[in-house]
Amino acid sequence: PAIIHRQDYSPPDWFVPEISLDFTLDPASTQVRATLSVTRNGAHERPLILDGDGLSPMEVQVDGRLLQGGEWMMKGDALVIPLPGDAHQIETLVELAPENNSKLMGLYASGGLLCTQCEAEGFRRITFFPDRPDILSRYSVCMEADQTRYPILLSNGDPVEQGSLPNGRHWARWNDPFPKPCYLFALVAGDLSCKADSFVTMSGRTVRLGIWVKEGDLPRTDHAMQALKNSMAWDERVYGREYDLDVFNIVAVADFNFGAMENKGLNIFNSRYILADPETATDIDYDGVEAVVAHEYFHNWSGNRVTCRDWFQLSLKEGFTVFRDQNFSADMGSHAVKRIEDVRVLRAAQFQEDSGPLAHPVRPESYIEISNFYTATIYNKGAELIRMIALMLGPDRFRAGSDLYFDRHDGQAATCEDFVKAMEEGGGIDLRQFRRWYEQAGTPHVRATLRHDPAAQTVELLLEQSIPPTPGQPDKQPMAIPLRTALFDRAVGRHRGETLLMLTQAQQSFTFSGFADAPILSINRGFSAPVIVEADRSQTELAFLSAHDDDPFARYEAMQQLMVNVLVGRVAGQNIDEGAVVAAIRDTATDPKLDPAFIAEAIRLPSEAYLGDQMAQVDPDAIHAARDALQQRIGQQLEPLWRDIHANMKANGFSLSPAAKGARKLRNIALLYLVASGTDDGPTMAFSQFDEADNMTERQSALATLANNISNEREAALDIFYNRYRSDALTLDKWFQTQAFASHPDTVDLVEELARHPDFTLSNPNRVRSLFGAFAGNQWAFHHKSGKGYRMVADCIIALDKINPQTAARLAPPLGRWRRFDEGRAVLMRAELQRILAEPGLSKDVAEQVGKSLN
Ligand code: BAL
Ligand code: ZN
Repeated sequence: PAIIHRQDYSPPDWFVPEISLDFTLDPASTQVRATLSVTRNGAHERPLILDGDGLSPMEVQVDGRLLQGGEWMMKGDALVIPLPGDAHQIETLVELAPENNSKLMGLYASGGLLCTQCEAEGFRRITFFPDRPDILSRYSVCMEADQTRYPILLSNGDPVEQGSLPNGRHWARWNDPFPKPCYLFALVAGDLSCKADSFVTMSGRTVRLGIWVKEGDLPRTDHAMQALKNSMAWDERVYGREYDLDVFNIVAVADFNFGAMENKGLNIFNSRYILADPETATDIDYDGVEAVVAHEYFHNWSGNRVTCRDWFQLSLKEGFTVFRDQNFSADMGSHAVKRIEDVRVLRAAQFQEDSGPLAHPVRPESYIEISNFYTATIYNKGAELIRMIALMLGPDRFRAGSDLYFDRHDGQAATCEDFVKAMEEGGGIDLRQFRRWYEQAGTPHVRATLRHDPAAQTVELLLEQSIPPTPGQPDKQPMAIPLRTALFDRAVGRHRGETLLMLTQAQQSFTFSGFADAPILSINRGFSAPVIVEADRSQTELAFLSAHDDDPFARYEAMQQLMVNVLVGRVAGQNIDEGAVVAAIRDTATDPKLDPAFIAEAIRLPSEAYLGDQMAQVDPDAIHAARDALQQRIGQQLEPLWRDIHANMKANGFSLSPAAKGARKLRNIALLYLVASGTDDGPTMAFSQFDEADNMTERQSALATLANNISNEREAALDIFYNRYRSDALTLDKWFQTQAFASHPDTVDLVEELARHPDFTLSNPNRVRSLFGAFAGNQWAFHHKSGKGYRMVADCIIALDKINPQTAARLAPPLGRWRRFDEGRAVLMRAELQRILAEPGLSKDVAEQVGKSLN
């Protein structure tokens, strides 16, 4: 397949300032008539080329004249029309069958609805169009459909007209006054009910808000609506950005490849990120709803008003928007806990990506299938880049930079370079070296060594950076790395002020004076840079920081490093004493000044996958055994504490306050340690929590804890859960996911059985992710040395590729990590990749991921 290179960008030959779309909607046969006004860009004689994907033109007209065969041609899937003048009107007619569209790109049917997904290149599956984000057009959309099946007809912008037709049909027209790229086009038709509300913007305009769902789901939309209103207010307050249309609609659909989509004025959501009530949603789900509603809303400015020139600039909108939604969520809850959660996600998803065969820069140089680039690097590392710029500038200068960016590029398709320039000019900073963060893939390693000179009473901090080679980038240049740093006085338990050190060279040293005794280093506080710090700190020093560091992230990090040292040491065969870990957990868990949500984060053992990342070669069995044993010892040694916490954190009634969420989080960890201790009443305590819970956070957590061990309670709870929630797809996903993620010796076989369960289907991406996505993230089970886990995931990829290539391709990266494992596993993983690649008719989505993984 063709490789597309960033350097090959050239401006469009033709613009399309206006488009009018007429849909005659029907799941089996939909007709789409498109009228494009096109204008030649500059002096050239090239024809108009309209992208298509699986379309054949039933009619082509130019300026009202029907063209004959020979006056247009097909080049591959594209429609080519030679045009004599500089401005013409083009009309095409095509027919689609949305009910047969299992790729969920373009116009498709989901649960009785008709809906669209166009980003990145789905619009070309709806009509012939120059499908690239730097073509901005004004849209007028008319939809006609059966009134009974599709009483609600929605599109972008504002509704302008509607009416009835004979034969039980009706129509509606929507106009969007803001020119937009076609990836932001959306249409929904269906029998939907509206949760309605309104928002008065900072200039006093009233915006009508609607969240459209199946009637029975209306009671589950309150949280999403509140999140939307909070987001609108937050963007005004923090970025000065006001909403611009008179209506803002959100629709929830069951079958969706992404989490949600920011179509102008008509966001379409995976129902997972809209629907929430205490019976079916965990606190993590509630937070997910809030974050994704905010994320899509924030795209109205960072993405829609200012869009991307080409798909290599994807992080321009995604990195910035993730940064914005992360800060919003922090403002709505706890900054400390949000930062810990975000870094955990970054390390789990992005650091793994950055160290494997699919590593790519935040602004990639090439791609085969752009759908494969909606990655943790583009999103989460991209957000870290913006966070570093914000840190270096400070809030006021960062705001000046973002104001300049929005004002300068409003209505344009911009580049990452445009953003960096606006930050430089608006914020007053030189980002020449910083640009390497956009260009170089790979996670930098920073080695920090502290040398104390008692005679001079000075400390020298030597920092050395290195960036491992990544595909196509064997040699790297030093990055500009901002490191928030403090030196702690052991005697008084405090530091003398934090400094922002800028590491810009391969090696650099910083000297601090006035230290009679050697201080303790606290570095990369707040995770100020997305790097891996290697600092030689003893268990005693880490324990000190875990008790005294005033930066919550650094305190959490010290706890984690204490645990990592014990576990990685044990996997390597050293018998490292766990005393410091147990003491630090006890002291943290009983510190009355700490927030329970923070405590819960700090005392949790690092995941098996994270432990694997710390080792040259991952040994899944040894990691699992060491972690399990330590969990058991912590459970046993602090058993009274876990019982106290479990009893004291029990709430009297459900609330979504940060305090109540924190209490649930801590209570669930206490239950985990209690059950891990092996105490006789562990399973019955877990079962009682499962049975009595008035919320899904405690119910699912108890189920997950039970799912790790063999017990009668495990089977009983799984049966009850299934029977109670079998008719609610989102909650049934949790049943699949909990079993696929369980640390249970038989997980591989259970997953094989679950793949044959009548409720399992490849046609719903959420269901696939809940079984195979969760399983592939379960290091111990997926890497079962029989290779059965690899075979099952490969079978799933092969079968799913014929239905939904985009979702299939997302399952490939775990198999691509074979270099990190022993030869036995590596051979099995490679064999599965080769088996996938040998499949006839493989999509370019899967072919790209698998091909790169084998290189
Ligand atoms: N633009 C695709 C979905 C999202 O990132 O919001
Ligand atoms: Zn986004």
